[in-house]
Amino acid sequence: EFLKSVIRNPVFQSGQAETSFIDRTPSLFDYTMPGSRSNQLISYISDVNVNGFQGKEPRKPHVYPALEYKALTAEPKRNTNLVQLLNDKGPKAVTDWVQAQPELLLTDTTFRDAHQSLFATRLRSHDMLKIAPDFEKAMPNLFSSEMWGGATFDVAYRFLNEDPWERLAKMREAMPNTLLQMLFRGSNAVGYKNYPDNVIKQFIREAAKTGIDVFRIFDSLNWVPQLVPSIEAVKETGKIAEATICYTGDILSDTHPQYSLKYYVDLAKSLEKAGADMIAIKDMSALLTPGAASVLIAAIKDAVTIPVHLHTHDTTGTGVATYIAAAKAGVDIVDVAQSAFAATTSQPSMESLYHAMGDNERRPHLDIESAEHVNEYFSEIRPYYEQFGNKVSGPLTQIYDVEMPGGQYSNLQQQAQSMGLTDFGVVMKKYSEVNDLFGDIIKVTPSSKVVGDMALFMLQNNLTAKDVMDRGDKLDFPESVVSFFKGNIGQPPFGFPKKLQAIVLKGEKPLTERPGSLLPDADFDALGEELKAAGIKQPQMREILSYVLYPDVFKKYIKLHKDYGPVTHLETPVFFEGMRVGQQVDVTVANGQTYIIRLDVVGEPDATGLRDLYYTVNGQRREVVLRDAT
Ligand code: 3PY
Ligand code: ZN
Repeated sequence: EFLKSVIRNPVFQSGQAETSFIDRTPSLFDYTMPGSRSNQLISYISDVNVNGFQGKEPRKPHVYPALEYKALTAEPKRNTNLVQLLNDKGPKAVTDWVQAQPELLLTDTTFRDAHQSLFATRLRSHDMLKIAPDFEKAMPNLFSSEMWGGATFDVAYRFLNEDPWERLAKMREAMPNTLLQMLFRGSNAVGYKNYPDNVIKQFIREAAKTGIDVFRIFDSLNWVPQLVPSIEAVKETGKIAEATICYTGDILSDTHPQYSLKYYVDLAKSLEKAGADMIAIKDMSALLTPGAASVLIAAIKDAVTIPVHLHTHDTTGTGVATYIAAAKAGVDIVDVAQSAFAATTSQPSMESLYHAMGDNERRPHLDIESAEHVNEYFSEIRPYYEQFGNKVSGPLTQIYDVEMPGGQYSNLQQQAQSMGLTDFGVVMKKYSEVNDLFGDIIKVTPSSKVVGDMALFMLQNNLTAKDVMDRGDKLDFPESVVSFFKGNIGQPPFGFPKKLQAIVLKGEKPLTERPGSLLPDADFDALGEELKAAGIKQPQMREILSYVLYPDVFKKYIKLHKDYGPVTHLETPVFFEGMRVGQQVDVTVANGQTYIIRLDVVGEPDATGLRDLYYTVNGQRREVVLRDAT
């Protein structure tokens, strides 16, 4: 086979091959090495073609127009390099700078929350990295780019065959002058349950080392003790600790009396006292109306001395109006997304906000033409991801009652569909019923997942709230629900509903202290040994942390990575949909080697369910045999 490979090589055929030809042509060995990168690539493409992407029905690959995006030629002026300021002078210098700016500052969430909230967090690093240099160049006066954390960590491994740490390292390299921000779920790190304190600390250390400058830390029940270890760990790294208030209810009405203005103001003061460098107000479900924003922001700005950063979603349709009200009330920074990835369940549009601010003295410093230019790129790639989209095409004002976070909307919808629950209106109604049953809690990851799990459980088993109260002792509640009532993700601000808690726990005693204070430290050495046994030669701390957070997902990723290799370098349509017969694609992998792959034939399944697929890779005929599992 090796000789055939040499003889078929165009350089060899042209008679130009010199003595070093074999050394300089590593692809000659591809034919004989079953685990070679080109074999990995065509094995992956074949699997997607025949069996579909990650459990989705196989589909005829769409043909997308070639990207027309042209590199940015303008270079708007940078006022201050905040990365340098942070590195040279520390967080206080940055927060003082923030407070001294008359204009409204912006965080762009396009690389994190926007796609998490629009198409189930599926944006691939490949598409981020192509635009990152222009993104930084076009918007040099952003406060930060939120590009990591939340669900991106889990989804990268689970669905995208990507290492999220590598994403962070590469984005850091591509955007060296922009503060990189992550969403950190406090004691739940980037997972759905509480982890030992040494895991939290080590994770923050690694994230800071790999590139994160701003840590937005929240607790899904607003329980301050859950935030303290994370705030302290961030402070040890010299990066910025932005402690978060999750907003729910409506401070201007009496429908949720416990979530009052005083509740939020007291919380802001406690967070400042706990050492926060900045306060974030996280309006994950888009419940903060313009009127409420005016009152809330003014009161919190009055109560604390540190900057206030507002995060909302546009689910209910009033995001830009809320930001304008917040800007008038003195908010320092707001979160926006590129228009093509903005609105509905995502953040309000950066460009719309800019235009809406008119010549107000707080209008953000933005070179609007450059921003709009970069936005073209996002509008060109968005169709690749439409298959994961939540199909929301306009404001959803019922969310004022349902209180479902934008980031959960698309996820829960996918989950409900996979269980055969196609009417999402019914799911939302149940979600709201569960919230009442649980005593009106704050709903954001992971407490929102508990409410979602319970809603799906009740729908599947045809249960009303009354059934749960009457017959709960005989019900096998979802694990997340039991864990919540045990106190494993902390204490809700106004306590658990005692009767329901007793029903769910069936006699077991709940925790009242911080779960992390009871969990034994993770033994990183022992976990490293487990990873060695799983085939990782010299496990790095990052890998150990990923394994602690997502043991099964991480191990599966390791296996798939071995089987499929450099699939992160495939263009997104090929990655999600495979190839059409006759289609040819170029794939350039990490060391600059390019494979030109053409799919020639897809055979029919034989009597044993095996199919042959024939390709031409760099001029050589190749075959993949795989099982048709559909
Ligand atoms: C997350 O935790 O992923 C969120 O985006 C919460 O809103
Ligand atoms: Zn959000």
